[in-house]
Amino acid sequence: MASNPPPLPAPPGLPGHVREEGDGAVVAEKQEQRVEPPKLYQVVMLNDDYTPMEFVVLVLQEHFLHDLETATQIMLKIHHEGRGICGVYSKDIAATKVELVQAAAKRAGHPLQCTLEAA
Ligand code: TYC
Repeated sequence: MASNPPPLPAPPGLPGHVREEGDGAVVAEKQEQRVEPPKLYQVVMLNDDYTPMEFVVLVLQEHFLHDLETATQIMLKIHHEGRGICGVYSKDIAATKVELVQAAAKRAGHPLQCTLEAA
């Protein structure tokens, strides 16, 4: 059984193509390589009339790693303004945080809601 020859190494430092011109000259075309930074998403928490303030502060500490003072400030901002940003993350992490917070609120019997928004 014939095996395929091993692939040739890429030309050093050249992610692009090598092209041969009509006169036999070989021209290396350099290709731009662009890596976009990941898009960021903010987890936004919404106010309601029933979830206890202490529970919101606890959620902000446990799920978003804020200290007590910052968590209290964020909770009060949400309470007064209707919404507030808990943190900014990549899409997967933000979505997981939203699910975990909703699950914790549901378990505790509170209507606390949070959503994900492009930052
Ligand atoms: N408004 C609630 C209360 O008075 C407290 C609260 C704050 C609820 C922030 C939700 O995201 C929230 N108990």
